[in-house]
Amino acid sequence: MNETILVLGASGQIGTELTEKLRSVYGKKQVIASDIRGGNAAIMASGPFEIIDATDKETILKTVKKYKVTQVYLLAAMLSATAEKYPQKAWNLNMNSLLAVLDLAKENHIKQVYWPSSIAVFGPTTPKENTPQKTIMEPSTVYGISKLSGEFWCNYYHKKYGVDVRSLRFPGIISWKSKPGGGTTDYAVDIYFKALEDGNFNCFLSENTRLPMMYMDDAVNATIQLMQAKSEAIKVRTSYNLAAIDFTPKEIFEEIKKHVPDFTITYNPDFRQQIADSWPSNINDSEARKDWNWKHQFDLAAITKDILINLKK
Ligand code: AKB
Repeated sequence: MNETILVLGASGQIGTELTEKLRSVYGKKQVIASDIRGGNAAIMASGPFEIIDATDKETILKTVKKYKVTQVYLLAAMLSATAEKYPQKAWNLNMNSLLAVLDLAKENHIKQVYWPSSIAVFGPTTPKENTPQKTIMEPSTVYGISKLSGEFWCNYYHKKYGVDVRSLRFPGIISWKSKPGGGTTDYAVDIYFKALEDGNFNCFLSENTRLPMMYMDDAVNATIQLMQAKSEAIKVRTSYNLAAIDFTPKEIFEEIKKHVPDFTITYNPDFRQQIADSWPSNINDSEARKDWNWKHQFDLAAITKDILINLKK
């Protein structure tokens, strides 16, 4: 495994933990973390760190040459809720960063690219249950539009220029080491912190809003597994459906209550309710399971136990 990896967006929720794991797999010096801002102190100290605007192709190229980078993981993005407030900014960040990296691969500066898509590519007309890989896709959010366009750019660069780009449609990602920002599924992270800090959680989604979710450990493992799979095994070059569990705010609340008996919740849905209502409840990821043996490990009970133990420490 002789790879040198550049992570763009390493200070974000997924970037932080993915960088940590990549460094443990490939070696600390082999993984260059970067973001437009500083981030997690341990990530900045445990290996190379560069300040990079992910839309700035020239700076990315300079860094690729400086470290002889072979793979880029592009995690920088504006998520669904923030993107609704800043549509043009979201489009520019989400699209220009992807096109910059795809161009670097097309020009043979790098060999492989990872870019996450999202369940946000689906929309209100998509079948809500067991959503298939190929189905109606009419996203109603700016974020979803950018992710769906990005998927087709990935497919185009693969078919037309032979670029080895790989992608997963992430559900909501639950973590405790790093927090998300600006997403609709973020409530499922905040709820754990509030359970321990305040004993009460004010939820911005209604109690029965069911969404697909996944623990960070599973998301990071899926990403590395996909990137390490043989190229011939990767049959989907837009982006793979990826699933683990699904639950409602009420169900996660009940699970936490088993460990924090006095925990209370109130429901005050805001503009994010409409975004959540446009997304599937659960996803059929049989192609990922068949093509490169994807298997998730954590269910809601295991996630809750693990997070509460770690946060209490
Ligand atoms: C969001 O809520 O915007 C993200 C996502 C599902 O892609 N977590």
